[in-house]
Parts: sequence; structure tokens; C-alpha cells
Amino acid sequence: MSNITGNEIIHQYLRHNKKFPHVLCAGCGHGIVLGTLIRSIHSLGIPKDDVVVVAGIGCSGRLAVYVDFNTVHTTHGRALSFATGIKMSNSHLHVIALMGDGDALSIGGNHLIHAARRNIGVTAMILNNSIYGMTGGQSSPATPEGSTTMTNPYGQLDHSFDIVELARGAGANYVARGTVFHVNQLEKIMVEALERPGFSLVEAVTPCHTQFGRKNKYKTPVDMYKWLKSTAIPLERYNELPEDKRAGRMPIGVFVDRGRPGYEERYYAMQENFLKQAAKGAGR
Ligand SMILES: Cc1ncc(C[n+]2csc(CCOP(=O)(O)OP(=O)(O)O)c2C)c(N)n1
Ligand code: SF4
Repeated sequence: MSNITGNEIIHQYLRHNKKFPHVLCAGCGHGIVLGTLIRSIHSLGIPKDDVVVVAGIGCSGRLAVYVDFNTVHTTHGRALSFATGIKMSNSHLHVIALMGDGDALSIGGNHLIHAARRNIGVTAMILNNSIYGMTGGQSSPATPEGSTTMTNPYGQLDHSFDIVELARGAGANYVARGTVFHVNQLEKIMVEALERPGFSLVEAVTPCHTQFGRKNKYKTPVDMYKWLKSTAIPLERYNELPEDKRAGRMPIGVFVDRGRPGYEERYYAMQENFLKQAAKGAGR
């Protein structure tokens, strides 16, 4: 058994001589998500050159800059469009789209539902910190109703999207939710998401104390991690709770695992079939 530590594994995958120090606030959960992603790629033994990380814009989008894979730091809300093109032209690659909740659900919401509907073989990770972190704490479509933000100082009126239900309804092949407090489970989920064909979506709930927490009674990172600990509940236990005990609890685990083939696989099979038929026709 190797004596290599988790940190040493992560170090092998970072552009540590070029892109550091990083821009994230101390205590931000985004780095934990990146660490779990790296460890899951490492544990699956996927060569670095076979991985493409595509990111949108935001604190979450910065993560692509730090990792030594093929990386594309794209435009806000368009990570899935770039990822779709990359997967269609190089279907052997593991294409991972990293997006913030603002990036994925607001400006990128249309791409999200259609990537799920199409079932393109991309692993989408939404780093849900309930807020637009990078631009100063505006409400996102995942901001919980009633919470305070820079753009909703009297409380958020809109209902927030349930990312899991959105992805399930749009047809995603694999849908799971984890948190950066429950890091071992999150890593297990990421491994499964990377292994599955078709469109996989992982919602990684991660704290932003700087923009969300300080306006919502979670001033420090520790307050936010305690909140994650007390709110999250395994899906199986959540399902056993009576309806009146479910309010304020956030189920975590695997919600959808359908095993459908990815779009690219079906597309290339159709193309091959067409070429065979055409060749038969030409021979007549
Ligand atoms: C087309 C376009 N619109 C708006 C912006 C400004 N912008 C940059 S990051 C961002 C929001 C980021 O929030 P989120 O996606 O939730 O990521 P986080 O920073 O919280 O990780 C916005 C609105 C932009 N860069 N491009
Ligand atoms: S603003 Fe929030 S999301 Fe951005 S780096 Fe700081 S804690 Fe993380």
C-alpha cells in the first residue's frame, strides 16, 4: 500500500509553480470540492491527459486555472456548451464542467436543462454556495427563500431551485448531492459520477461565508460548516421522516442512477449505421 498522503496526491495535480497563490477566501469550500475531484480522478487512475476541466466564470470557475489537466476557462454560463463540443469531438475524454450556482442556473440554466435532456456524457459539478460569490453577493436562483443578500436586503422572495429535482426532471442520467462537510461521501459520489455514461450532475453544497454567511448569521467558515452538519441528512433517513419533520433539512446522497447510454455513443452508433446502409445502397 502506498504511503502517499492526500495532500501529496493533490499536489501532483496542481499548477503550483505557475498559478498560486489562489484567489479564494480562507475557509471557502470551493477548494475542498476541488480536492475531492482530484482524489476521485486519482483513485480511478484516469490519466491527466484524458481529463478536460471546463469552467464558467466565478470563484468556482477559477478552479480550472489551478489544475494540471486540459482546462478551459470559458464564459459565464457557457461551460456546458463548450463541454458538449469537446465531448462530441473527443468522446474518449472525461469532460468535467465546473460551475457555480449562479453560472449554472441563471445565465447557464438553458444549457443545463438541455445538456441533461440530451444526456451528453459530461460530468457537471455545481458548486452551490447559494450566492453570486465573485461579484459581491447578489442573489442566485439557488438562494434560499427568506435569506438576506446584497440584492435582497429584506429577504429573498423567490423560491429557490431544487437542483436535484431540476436535473431529474430534465432527464439527467445520474444526479447526486453532497456537501463539503461530508467529504468522504462527496468523493464517493464524484467517483460514481465520473464512471457513469451520459450526463451526471453533482450538486456540491459549499459555504461562502464572505458573501452569504455574513448576511445570514453564519459569519465565520466554522459557523457555515456547523450549519452544513446540522442541515444535511442522508437521503434514506430523510425519506423515513414524516412530512412535518422535513422542513429545513437537506437530503444528501444519490437521487437518480438510470444507466442510459450517452448522447455521443448514440450519435456515433447512428452515424455508423447510416454509413453501412449508404454503402449497401451504393453496392446495388
Ligand atoms: C456574461 C457575463 N455576465 C455577468 C458576468 C459577471 N459575473 C462574473 S462571476 C458572476 C457570478 C458568479 O456566481 P456563481 O456562478 O454562483 O459562482 P461563485 O462566484 O459563487 O463561485 C457574474 C454575474 C460575467 N462575467 N459575464
Ligand atoms: S467570495 Fe465566497 S465563493 Fe468566493 S472565494 Fe470567497 S468564500 Fe469562496
